Amino acid sequence: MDSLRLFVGIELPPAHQAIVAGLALRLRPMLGAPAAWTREGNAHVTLKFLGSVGRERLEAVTAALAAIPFAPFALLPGGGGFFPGPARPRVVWAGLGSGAAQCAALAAAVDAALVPVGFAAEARPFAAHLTLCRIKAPGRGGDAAGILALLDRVDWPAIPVQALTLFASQPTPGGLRYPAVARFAATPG
Ligand code: 2AM
Repeated sequence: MDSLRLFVGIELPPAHQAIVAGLALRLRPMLGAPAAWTREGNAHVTLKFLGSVGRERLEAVTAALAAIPFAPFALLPGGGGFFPGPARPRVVWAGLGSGAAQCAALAAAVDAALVPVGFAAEARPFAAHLTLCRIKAPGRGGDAAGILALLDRVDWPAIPVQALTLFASQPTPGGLRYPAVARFAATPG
């Protein structure tokens, strides 16, 4: 393939992947609408979506990401919500609590680092989240309050953020997969 669909984000440990998979089972009956659920292994925090990138640009992208200085930090998921809102949700997501500010700063640094490589700066403010599902037919009703209450009760462990990851989004016969193309380690601060 001459191009890859790429995004930059934060990988989630296996314990978080298992929680996401378990949440899908509990949320599915509460949602009352068909949805594509994030599969175990696919959950991540997106910092910047790059879209389709020609392989000839990969070296410049990785060089720009490698030059971003950041200290490791702990990121704690918590709560959640709906995009664009509870009335007609298209996405159900888990939120981020402590470490969200460092996460937003990192997203801004990634955004700025990729401008010289030809990626437009984000116009919208960064909204850190873990996508749990994308609803295929929004507006069919569902227990929005119950979903929020359940998301508030999840006992997440902290995510030790020690690297930035450049992910590819790849269709496979079993569904989308997000393999890591490159990792960029934090510098102990
Ligand atoms: P998400 O974090 O809200 O799910 C791989 O598809 C990742 O890139 C997903 O995490 C998704 O966002 C994000 N993504 C996909 N398409 C996008 C788009 N057109 N604009 C912004 N982000 C996108």
